[in-house]
Amino acid sequence: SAAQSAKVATNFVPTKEDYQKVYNRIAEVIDDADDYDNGSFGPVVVRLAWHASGTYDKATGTGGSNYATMRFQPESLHGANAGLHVAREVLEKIKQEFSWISYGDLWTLAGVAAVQEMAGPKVPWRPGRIDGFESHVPPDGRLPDASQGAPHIRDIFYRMGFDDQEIVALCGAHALGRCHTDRSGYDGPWTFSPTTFTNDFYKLLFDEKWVWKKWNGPKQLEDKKTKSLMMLPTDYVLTQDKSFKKYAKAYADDVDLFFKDFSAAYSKLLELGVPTQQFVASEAWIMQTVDEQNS
Ligand code: ZEM
Repeated sequence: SAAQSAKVATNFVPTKEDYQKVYNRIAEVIDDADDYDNGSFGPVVVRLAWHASGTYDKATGTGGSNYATMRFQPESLHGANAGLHVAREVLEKIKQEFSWISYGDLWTLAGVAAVQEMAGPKVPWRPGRIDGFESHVPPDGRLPDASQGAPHIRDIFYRMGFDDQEIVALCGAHALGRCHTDRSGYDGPWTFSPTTFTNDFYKLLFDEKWVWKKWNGPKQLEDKKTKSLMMLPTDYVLTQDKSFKKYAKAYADDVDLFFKDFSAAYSKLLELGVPTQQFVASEAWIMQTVDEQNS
């Protein structure tokens, strides 16, 4: 709008209230998904925030959420990012309305709003990411491959700077959403409530009997009872590896512990690759849910 362009021209410095307005628009847009999956863009937006951040390499300081490089080829075409154009397009509407926000801040704020609005924990977040260039695109192969085992999972997440407990906590995001055959080749949801953030991912891992699905697609598991849920090989590893299993069991038994640990690890994930001095605040903010603002 003219008013927003004028703000840019006069060196508009957005406040927490301005970011809350963006958050509120994100919440609306995520819900406006009548003909899409379970009526929510929330899960695919969480996946965008994760893949935009999970390219970080601690050793070289490259990748991560700072430059929002998934806007560019070849990263937009990396196999792991198949389908994420849906999330980028949904959020592009908001970028048009709030032109002052960087793509990295928009995508990560959307990742926070999606988790919070789907009844997940509060996730500390702060702005400061800047838009980068094609030259900042990280190499392909930095995101996890779902067909692999524990050593691969550790390689990938240790490279970002996470430990076993954080890995297991982050993977609980698979309470949300589903696999799409035309994106990853895998098929189906992990839980019966894919648009509500819960610890059901861990509960189902331990409570159901998981068997290999007989089909033409990639190796995945299905629950023996209903055959309507799925687990990736990497998900199942969380019950097989001794160290991972300890945390997965703890999260199955204690939803509050899961929410607390997920919030911390996800907040850390969304800040990967952003130089500390770029952040506008020394401590991350807690954005309000739409419900809180209305009560
Ligand atoms: Zn996922 N994830 N993920 N993940 N993920 C998929 C979907 C979603 C892995 C993986 O290969 C896949 C984390 C960790 C890991 C979400 C969030 C997070 C899909 C299905 C695959 C194959 C994609 C499709 O077909 O649409 C692997 C191997 C992981 C680690 C070992 C972490 C960490 C996440 C967030 C913190 C979410 C929300 C989805 C659902 C997306 C949707 O569109 O419904």
